[in-house]
Amino acid sequence: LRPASLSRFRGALLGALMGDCFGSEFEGQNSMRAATVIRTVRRMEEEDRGQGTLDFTDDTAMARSVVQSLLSNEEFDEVDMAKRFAEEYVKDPDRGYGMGVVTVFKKLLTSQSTDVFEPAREQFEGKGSYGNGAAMRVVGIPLAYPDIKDVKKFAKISGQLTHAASLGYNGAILQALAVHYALQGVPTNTFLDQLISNMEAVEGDEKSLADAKELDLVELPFTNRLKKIKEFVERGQISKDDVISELGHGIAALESVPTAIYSFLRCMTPDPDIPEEYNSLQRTIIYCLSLGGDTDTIATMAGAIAGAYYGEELVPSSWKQRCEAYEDAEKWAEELHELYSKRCQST
Ligand code: R7I
Ligand code: MG
Ligand code: MG
Ligand code: MG
Repeated sequence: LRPASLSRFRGALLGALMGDCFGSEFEGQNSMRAATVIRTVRRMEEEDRGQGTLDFTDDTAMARSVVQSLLSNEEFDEVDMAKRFAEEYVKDPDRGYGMGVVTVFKKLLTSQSTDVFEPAREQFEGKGSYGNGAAMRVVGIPLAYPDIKDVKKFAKISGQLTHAASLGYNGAILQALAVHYALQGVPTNTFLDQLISNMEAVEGDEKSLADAKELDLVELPFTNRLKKIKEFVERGQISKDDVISELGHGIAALESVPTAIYSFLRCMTPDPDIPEEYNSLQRTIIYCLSLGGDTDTIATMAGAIAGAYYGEELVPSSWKQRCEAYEDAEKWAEELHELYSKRCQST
């Protein structure tokens, strides 16, 4: 295996951070014209607002716990990761966490059980959460593990600490795979084909099939949306309304992970609504904000993928420096790159 460049690692973590910090200003709104988004973004990027003035939300808070757990243990450790999620929540409970997941943290903190997956399994009357919380925070996994088998395995287990429904953790697997391939610089058409063939296998297992049926969804729901994305990319000129109605912009993983992937692919080429002074990474984030809905989460996921693909060169300092704790992202990207490179040598 050939290690991906450090620039891509920094791009991935900074892209994710910027997506969250810029995106949270728009969370829950309706879709809007890019020009309207840009007016607000211009204000947000102004120098005189000072460094780190845009706070990150739960998306980044949890992503930071994943990264810190991976770095301090050098291996995946579910007990340590669960502890970090819960302790981070206690330290700063007002980051905008999902309504359900807070119960998991509280149980993790008080439970006598040694099974750290138990609280997640008890969510939503035993069905587990299908929210996008497992996917929004997963970026550290593909930055720590070069082997795709590990990417899938640890995306799933890290997800299951809070999201026991297959639609929740399969969303995390898909997002992790997207970052994995972006890090390798895989070209557009191959990128989608790889995601489709991987997700066909992932969603073909018994539990995923049963969960999709129970929720009255099509068989292989993520795979299905990836095929829709392929059609959209080939067709071009897709309206925001069509993106929202076919792919979604909501809080469920199925309504947001495919949308993030589509936004990345769509924004590889210029958009007549977004001025050319914004590069492809910025365009990706601006486009996600213009979709409305769960903007911080969709932008953080698309930002991670696009940042991994384009690298740090497309991260403008005027955007980066507005974000809370951006220096941590830079430092941890270096440490993850070292860990990843070490693993490349040993395989
Ligand atoms: O998935 P999660 O961590 O939430 C992440 C979202 C992101 O947008 C963040 O930016 C933050 O705003 O929250 O948290 P959960 O509480 O597990 O899931 C989120 C929401 O999805 C829940 O509060 C429910 O509204 C919904 N949901 C479900 N509803 C019914 N039945 C998730 N699973 C179910 C379910 O099985
Ligand atoms: Mg601040
Ligand atoms: Mg959030
Ligand atoms: Mg969100």
